[in-house]
Amino acid sequence: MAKIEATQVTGDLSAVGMRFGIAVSRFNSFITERLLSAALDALERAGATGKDVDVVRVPGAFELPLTSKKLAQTGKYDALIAIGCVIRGETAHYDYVCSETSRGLQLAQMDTGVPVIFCVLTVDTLEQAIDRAGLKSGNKGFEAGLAAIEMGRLSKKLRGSATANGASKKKARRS
Ligand code: INI
Repeated sequence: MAKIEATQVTGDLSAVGMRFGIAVSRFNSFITERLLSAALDALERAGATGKDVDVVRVPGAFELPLTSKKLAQTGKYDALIAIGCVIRGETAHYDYVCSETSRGLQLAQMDTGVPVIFCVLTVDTLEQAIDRAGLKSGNKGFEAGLAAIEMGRLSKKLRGSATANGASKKKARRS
């Protein structure tokens, strides 16, 4: 068993002073509006106010990646949340929407460095969606709100430590 005490780096759960962008799909709005409401509840309980949060609505989950990337590129937000609900139908459409939405959202955060929280339900039935939007399985929107705060805080911290340990040391050596 190792005995070293490693430094733990975590993002705390205070949303005070942070800015959030939320992209919400109108498709299956019966579900997505419930996810949105729970995400806002999590942000509010952690200290965010109305002026700290922008909500942008898009037609469907497929439109979430581009919208998230554009929001990230504004440089205004500490973290973003993408909210959607894709319910399996009889054709392969579901698979295309799910895979491109998840791939696109991952690309958006990797390309911009702004955390994009994946709050897109990908389910077989409406009942499964309802369970995850406030019934049996809690509300994934609330979890997404907490994840946005944690990742926003963590990103700030990691940016700060890169400057403290890397860039500023190099500068000091040069002078
Ligand atoms: N969009 C969703 O968000 N959920 C779905 O279940 C869905 N289905 O099943 O088709 C869906 N399709 C629309 C898609 O996201 C785009 O908005 C559309 O294809 C226009 O680009």
